[in-house]
Amino acid sequence: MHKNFIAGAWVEGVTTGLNLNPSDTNDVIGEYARADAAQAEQAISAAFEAQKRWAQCTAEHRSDALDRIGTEILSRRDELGALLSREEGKTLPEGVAEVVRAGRVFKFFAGEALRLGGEKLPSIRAGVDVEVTREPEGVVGIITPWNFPIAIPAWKIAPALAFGNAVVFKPADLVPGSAWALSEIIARAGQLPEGTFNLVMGPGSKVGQTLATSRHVRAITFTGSVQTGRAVGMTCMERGAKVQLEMGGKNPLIILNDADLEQAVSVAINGCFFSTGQRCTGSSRLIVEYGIHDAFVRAMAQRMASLKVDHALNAGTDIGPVVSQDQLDQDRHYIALGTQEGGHLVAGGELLKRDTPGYYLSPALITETQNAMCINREEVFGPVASVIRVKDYEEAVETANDTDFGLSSGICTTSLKHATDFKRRSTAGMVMVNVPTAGVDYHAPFGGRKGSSHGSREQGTYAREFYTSVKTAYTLA
Ligand code: UN1
Repeated sequence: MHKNFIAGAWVEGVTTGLNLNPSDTNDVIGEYARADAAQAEQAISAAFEAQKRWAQCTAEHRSDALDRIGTEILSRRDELGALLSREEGKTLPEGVAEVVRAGRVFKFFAGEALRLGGEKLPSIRAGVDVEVTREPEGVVGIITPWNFPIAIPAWKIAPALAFGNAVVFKPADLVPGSAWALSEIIARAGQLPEGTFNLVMGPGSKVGQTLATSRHVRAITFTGSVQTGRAVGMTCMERGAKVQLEMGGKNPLIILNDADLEQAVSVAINGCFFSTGQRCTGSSRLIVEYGIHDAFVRAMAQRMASLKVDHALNAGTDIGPVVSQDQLDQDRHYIALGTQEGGHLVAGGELLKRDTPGYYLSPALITETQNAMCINREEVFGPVASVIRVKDYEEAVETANDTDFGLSSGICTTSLKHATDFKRRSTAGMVMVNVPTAGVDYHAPFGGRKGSSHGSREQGTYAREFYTSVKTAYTLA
């Protein structure tokens, strides 16, 4: 039984849940505690008290704690990567890479803890000093999704702790294994004051709701669906809590006539289908210029046929299973809808049988679609991409920007002029030239515009904006 970590102790939940392997639904990974609202409250109260002590520790002390956590994560990359792939379904190399990213995030924020500077401004009044400093927010509530079971928790927990906040962490129901393993490392290797870090696994309707409504939780950071994110955001707004939301994407990848075809296909295959297409940064709208359209579609279908969809832990698997039955149903719903709307399913989209019972779906490509169709408006969150043919670069840019989302965008081109122009005109928070729309660096700001994101950026030096509060002090000496 994997327990919750509340107020410095491992405690049982009010119920438990089973963690199943999407590559083999007969494989039970473990049993995990599930808390109710009262237990979430206990964690929040403990965090509220502990935060005062944690904030008084020196920056070096906090830095060392994060450094130890990062070291242990990195040294256990293979074991933790296998656990991650087993519970989420991304391939083993993808799982190990994600664990490495989580470890490096802790190392990065170990440095950031020491770099939290301030400013001194000249005053308009004689003899007065104006100082600008940053202080912790207090208790931060962290709600994470199932598609990055260790990297997203890491990039929220590490900056929260680095800058002196206490944490109550609620991971996604589908992937408690990596969250629990990460929490066990933080709890032990971090040597944090009791209550500084709390793991509260349990339903969003109880644990998430308590985090969003508790007056002691000063800031909530959320990554997940648009619907839940907006609800969390509204609840936080009502009581004046700080909130950061990372939600969906409908990310365009433009392929121009002058693109290197081989490279464009690799970029599209990676962006659309790796991690089983379950990334909010994934490419789902391939906007292809007329002259290269047919050759591109042909090359994509060919490359897709060579991709091996199988058990996430098998050597040689390119694409693991979809995470759950619900997600598989959603993917298939959108494939059917895309064809009903007039698209042509030219590759994939089939349920596959493998040696073990799992949610196997071959990557799907739907051509001849229009940007106004549902398949190009709503996030699918699976290995499903559609192709929109455009007449020229201008139409490509307009189509790319014509979306309610704005997380990531990409262009494949050998033209400096078009690459430069697209970087300027894209209405997404992240723009990629000849690299996939998904797969970002851990030390660079991450986030989107429009319906994709709300609040300040995550990661890199920009993370301090969310995890600290600015104080302006005036002194007449
Ligand atoms: C990446 O593309 O490297 O949930 C990260 C997601 C994003 C993270 C993507 N928040 O897919």
